[in-house]
Amino acid sequence: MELERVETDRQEFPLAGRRVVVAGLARTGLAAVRFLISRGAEVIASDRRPEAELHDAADEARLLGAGLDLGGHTEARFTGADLIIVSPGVPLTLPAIEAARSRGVPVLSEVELAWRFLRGRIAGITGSNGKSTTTALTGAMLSASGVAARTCGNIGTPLLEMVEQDTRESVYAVELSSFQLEAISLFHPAAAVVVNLSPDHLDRYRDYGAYVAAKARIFSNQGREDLAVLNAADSDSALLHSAVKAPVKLFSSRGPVEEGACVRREEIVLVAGGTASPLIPVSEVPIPGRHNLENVMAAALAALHFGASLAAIRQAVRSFRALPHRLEYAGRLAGVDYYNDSKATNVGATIKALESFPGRRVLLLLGGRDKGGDFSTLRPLLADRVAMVLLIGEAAGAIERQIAGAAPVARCGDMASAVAQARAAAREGDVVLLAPGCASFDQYRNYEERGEHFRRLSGGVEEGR
Ligand code: UMA
Ligand code: ADP
Repeated sequence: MELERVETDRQEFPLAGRRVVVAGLARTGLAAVRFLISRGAEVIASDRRPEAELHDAADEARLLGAGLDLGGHTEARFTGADLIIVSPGVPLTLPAIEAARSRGVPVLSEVELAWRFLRGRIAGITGSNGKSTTTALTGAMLSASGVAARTCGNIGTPLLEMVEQDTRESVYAVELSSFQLEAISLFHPAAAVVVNLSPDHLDRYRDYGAYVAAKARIFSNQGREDLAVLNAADSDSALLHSAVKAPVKLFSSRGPVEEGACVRREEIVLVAGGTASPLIPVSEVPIPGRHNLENVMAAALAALHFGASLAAIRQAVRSFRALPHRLEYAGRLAGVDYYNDSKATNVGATIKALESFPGRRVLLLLGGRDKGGDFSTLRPLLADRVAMVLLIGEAAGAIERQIAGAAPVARCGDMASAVAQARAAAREGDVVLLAPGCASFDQYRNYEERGEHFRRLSGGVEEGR
């Protein structure tokens, strides 16, 4: 039986005595070191950063019994390994990894390693934007239905950390980045969701096609008993249809679908066998914007695949709160609303953020570290609703060239100056929006730190709204 075959594959992955290099020693790498050592592997943790910059991670790996290869990646360590577990932030084009691969050393991502040891099932969620929100929604819908569900993956907790508590009944809502999907082989989500596709991470991929191909891998091990969930209203998602083998359910915030979920007369409806049944009125979805309706529909279709109930889905949606840094309300000062969308790290997310404030005058904070985004696609929205663009960070010059003339632009350098200039220029009823369309790493440790800084500068969250 098909299921038996898969189960056997998943159990037969001996690690005892195998020489394993873990590339990257941050969250994922440490989880991998802990797991591999507990299974008897001989582990070397390799990181380009020197020990002084790794602090506790290097100490912990050493205490666990791992060898260390720090301050760079020693090729001989990689080519001499039996297996390499690669962290998402480490590109497969790293010379040491390419050398090892060319000698036949398997290179797997942490989610693949975890898959070999899990008995529970997986709702895999990827896309360019909305992954975390959809993953959190899926987990909440399943938990509300009484399913033993956990939320993990790119959202923050490595899938490997689920193995210890795993049961046959477990369901994992796993956020998957293109980086994690690049290095899977047998990883098999029973439901695979792609929320949408738009250019991202072009600083790492050869071109957009290579990024799309990485995303398409989510479907590669699915079969007829599984489910693929795709966005019918997103034109680039059509690029994925040829990769899908499982039955498909579609969702759309714009038009009807034959099988799946859509928005009809301000209500989300489920469509099965041509018959529509109500799920929840749009007015009861507490997270703002059409894009969040897409996230709710995608999550509901995935959750239903694992037996979630309609009543529990409704309850989970009604009580769901926006994740921090995703169009998060950050406060009101002098009649001006401040929104923190620091997680808008690509242009597609900036577009959705701007679309969420129809009829409002927006002062938009843009910039950071460029990931190769095409900022000229913002021009119509800038012309329509943006009173001023406040540029910060490394990408300011490139962005200014691409949006010149679409809206007034101020070069601000950093966040403090941008918020101060926005405050001076804003009028009552305006929105000051941080939706930077860039990574944060030029000026911050991560998008969370950037969002927290914006929040502090804009007066903090006001209660009771
Ligand atoms: N490193 C090397 N060599 C290199 C590059 C990096 O040794 O050539 C080292 C760094 O020095 C650092 C380590 O690798 O010590 C970092 O590894 P990592 O970036 O994979 O970081 P983790 O802490 O393991 O976090 C990863 C995900 N990070 C990335 O994909 C960049 C986290 O997603 C995820 O939450 C975590 O695994 C748990 O699964 C973050 C992210 O930004 C939130 N993801 C991207 C996104 O959402 O757009 C994909
Ligand atoms: P991801 O995990 O894919 O980065 P998040 O849920 O963290 O997704 O949201 C990232 C950014 O994208 C935020 O700015 C958020 O407002 C925006 N966003 C959320 N859902 C969608 C969607 N379905 N389509 C486009 N943008 C979205």
